[in-house]
Amino acid sequence: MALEVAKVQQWAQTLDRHVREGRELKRITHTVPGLTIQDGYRIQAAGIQLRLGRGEKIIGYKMGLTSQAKMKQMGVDSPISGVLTDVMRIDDGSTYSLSDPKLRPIHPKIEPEIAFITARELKGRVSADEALAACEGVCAAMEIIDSRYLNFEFQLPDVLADNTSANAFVLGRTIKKPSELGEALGNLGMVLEANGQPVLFGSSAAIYGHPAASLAALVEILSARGESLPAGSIVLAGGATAAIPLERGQTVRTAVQDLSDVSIRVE
Ligand code: OOG
Ligand code: MG
Repeated sequence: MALEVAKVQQWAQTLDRHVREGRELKRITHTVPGLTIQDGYRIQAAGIQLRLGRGEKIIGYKMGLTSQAKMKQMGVDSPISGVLTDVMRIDDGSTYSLSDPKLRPIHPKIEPEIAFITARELKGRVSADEALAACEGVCAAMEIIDSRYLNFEFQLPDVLADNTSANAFVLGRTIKKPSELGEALGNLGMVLEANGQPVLFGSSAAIYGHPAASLAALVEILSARGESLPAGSIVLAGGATAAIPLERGQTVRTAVQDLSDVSIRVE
């Protein structure tokens, strides 16, 4: 049975409070074991409305759990989508503060990603090639995820309700046209370094087989609920490797073959 509208609203408000206060809570499925994936998306949507009410703007979307490494790390087995707003965007080379009053991180982790920027609206069932043809840009990226749940533990409906652990993201400065990369986009080497030491290695092939396939899957998820992916959207295709915890004083950099690198400093 679907969760009542009042309960959806209530959970969205509870989660939103934890986002704003930077405090953990017990996963919802602890209290509501029958929570469905659809309920999770409904709570997510209600939470985004609360962000919009505070003046945040939707600037894109993210796919998550699109790689085997991520599914294994989090113990779940299906790709998920979330929403990116303007407050989540941080600049390449900038400092990410562990006490940022807007982002209020709890136990943040970082993961290497590939991002797209769309030039045309996308909707319905599209192939990876069609999705890619609608993009004006592709770049290296990193996502900072920060589950609002205790110990970063959740089931699929929980993480959906929590906007797929979205906290912040950073795009590399050089944005290439997908055509400049051609076939190579499907298998670009990716390395994440902490304080100059390489710690995670991956390939864009780990992202749903091809990052553009992840983009097409996002369009399908949005279309299934009657939405489209607007032109000018930023899309994070999903982490290519597991994520690592952020530590004070750390410099984290991701280099992606054929794309510019991207870095942040943690304070
Ligand atoms: C969920 C978000 C996963 C990705 O790229 O796989 C994600 C989580 O791991 O907390 O953003
Ligand atoms: Mg991610």
